[in-house]
Amino acid sequence: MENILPLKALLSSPKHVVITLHQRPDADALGTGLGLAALLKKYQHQVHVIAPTAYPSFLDWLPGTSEVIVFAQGQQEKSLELLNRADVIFYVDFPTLNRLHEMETAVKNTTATKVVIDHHPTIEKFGDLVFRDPKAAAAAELLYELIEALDAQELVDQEIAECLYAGIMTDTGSFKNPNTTPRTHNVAAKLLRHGADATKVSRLVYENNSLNKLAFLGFALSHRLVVLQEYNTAYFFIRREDYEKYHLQTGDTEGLVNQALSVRDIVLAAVIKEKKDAVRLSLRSAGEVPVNLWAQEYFAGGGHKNAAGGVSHLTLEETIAKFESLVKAKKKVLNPNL
Ligand SMILES: [Mn+2]
Repeated sequence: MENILPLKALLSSPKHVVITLHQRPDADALGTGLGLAALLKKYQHQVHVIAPTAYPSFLDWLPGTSEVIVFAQGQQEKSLELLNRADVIFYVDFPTLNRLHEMETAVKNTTATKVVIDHHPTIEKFGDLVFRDPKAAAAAELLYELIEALDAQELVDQEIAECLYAGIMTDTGSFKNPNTTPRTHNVAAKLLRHGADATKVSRLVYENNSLNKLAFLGFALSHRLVVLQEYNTAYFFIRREDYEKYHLQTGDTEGLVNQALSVRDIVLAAVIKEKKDAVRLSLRSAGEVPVNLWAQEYFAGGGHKNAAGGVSHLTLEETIAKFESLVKAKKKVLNPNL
């Protein structure tokens, strides 16, 4: 593995380490960050995990979450102090530095050695030691291979294994998305051997819904789902007032986009969310529909071929219209029979 020797040298004596995640971290970012933190602590490094914004509460059970510092939740000062003191800063699971949100400038301005562990394709160049592999299904998959390359796999205990397993399980949609490879299953198998309890992790992630969230799902399916059958497209839109009415928390709309993609013949699905500061889009697709490119072209976003996100500073209605114009412009890709 390229860069492994410099990384080994870098970590050969105890360091101040900060692990940064992307804003609104998902199970892959959080699991990879926490797994890495737990591993580095075994080497006597001083390690802190900093998330720009909150992680969803359904990930509370991941070992180590209580120690995660959330920058946007009144912990700016502490974060800056740790960042400035750090010898090494890890960038986990993101392809562009703006995913650090309000932390971006502060992190960039530090003198620490920056180490990237990510699996998103990108054209942005950042980091001193870059471990980036878009063929890896999850950052967690790549981290496990990195641990092996460092010859540290003996130190992977059940907690670390479950952190990484959670990342791989969620980023592959439970080992069914097209990013799932023999390599993915191979790493997952090793994590099980390290003691990860797959049933427990699955239940904690997928069968941990609040009643509010399920009530909202029922409402959204009945009143917020639009199916453009001709274009094999389905999308949800969520109004600000819906968030209040159903007391939605960070993460509560996660998975909604998959409901839209589950409609028969649908190859493009979206959730269009009216947030305080902007309208945010989550896009999913099946097959050869490149939502990362479309997110980039229309909504200043990016991601993977079949899973991407973007943002719009128009109103909700205008954003919906723009999304529908995208759909029409791409109709030949969405429905070759048109
Ligand atoms: Mn990921």
